[in-house]
Amino acid sequence: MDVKDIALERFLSAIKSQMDPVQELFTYYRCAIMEVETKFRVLDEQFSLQYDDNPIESIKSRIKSYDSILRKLKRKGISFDLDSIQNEIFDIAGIRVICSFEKDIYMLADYLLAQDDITLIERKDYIKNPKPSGYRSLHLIVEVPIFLSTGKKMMKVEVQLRTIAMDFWASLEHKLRYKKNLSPKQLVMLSDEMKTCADMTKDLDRRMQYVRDEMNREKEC
Ligand code: 0O2
Repeated sequence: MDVKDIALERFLSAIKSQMDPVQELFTYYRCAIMEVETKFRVLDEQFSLQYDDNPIESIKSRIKSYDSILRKLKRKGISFDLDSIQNEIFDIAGIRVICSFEKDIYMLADYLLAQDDITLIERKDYIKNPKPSGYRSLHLIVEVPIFLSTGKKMMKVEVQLRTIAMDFWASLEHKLRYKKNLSPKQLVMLSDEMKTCADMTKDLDRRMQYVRDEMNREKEC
C-alpha cells in the first residue's frame, strides 16, 4: 500500500468508527417501531375477530433521516452528540396509523396507552385543537422497551394517528410547504385554499362518523 492508500484507509476507518454508534442507534429505533407497529396490528386483528371490523386502514413508519436530525439539532440549538439525539429528539422513530373514523383514533390511543410496557411522554391533540394551518392528527410520544441480548433498552417513538381524510390533507399540505417555485401571493392563496379543505375534511369526518354510528345503532336494535 502506498501513502495515499494508507491515508484513505485511515480516513474510511475514522468515518466508520464515527458512524457505527449512529447505525446502532438507528437499529434500536427500527426495533422500537416494530414493537409499536405490532401492538397496533394485534389490536386491529382482535377487533377484526371480535367485531368483524378493522379500525386501521394502513400503517406507515419511517426513521428520520440523519440529515433531518442534524437540521433539527441545529434549529433547536442542541449539541451534536448521541445523548442529545436520544434525549432531545423524540420523532426519530415515527409511526403513522391511518383510520377511517375519528372515534377509532381515540380508541386505539387508549388501548395502546393502557398497555403496561408503554409510557406516555407527551400527547398533542391537533384534532381537538387544530394547528393554524388546518393540520389535524393525534400525536403521542411513547416510550417502549426493546429487548436486546445485552438487556432492556427504553426507546421513544412518535405515533401520529389520523383519518384517511386528515392524511390526504396533510400529504398535500406537506408538499405545498416544500414547493420552492411558488410566488408569495400564490403561496398565500393556496394556503387559504388548504384551510378551506381542512374545514371540509373535518366536516366529512364528522358526517362519516355519524353514518357509521347510526348503522351500528341499527345493528344493536
Ligand atoms: P416529517 O417529515 O413528517 O417528520 P418538533 O419540531 O417535532 O419538536 P413540533 O413542531 O411542535 O415540535 O412537532 P409537532 O407539530 O407536534 O409534530 C411535527 C410533525 O407533525 C411534523 O413532522 C409533521 O409530520 C406533522 N405536522 C405538524 N404540523 C403540520 C402541518 O401543519 N402540516 C403538515 N402537513 N404536517 C404537520 P416534521 O418533522 O415536520 O416532518
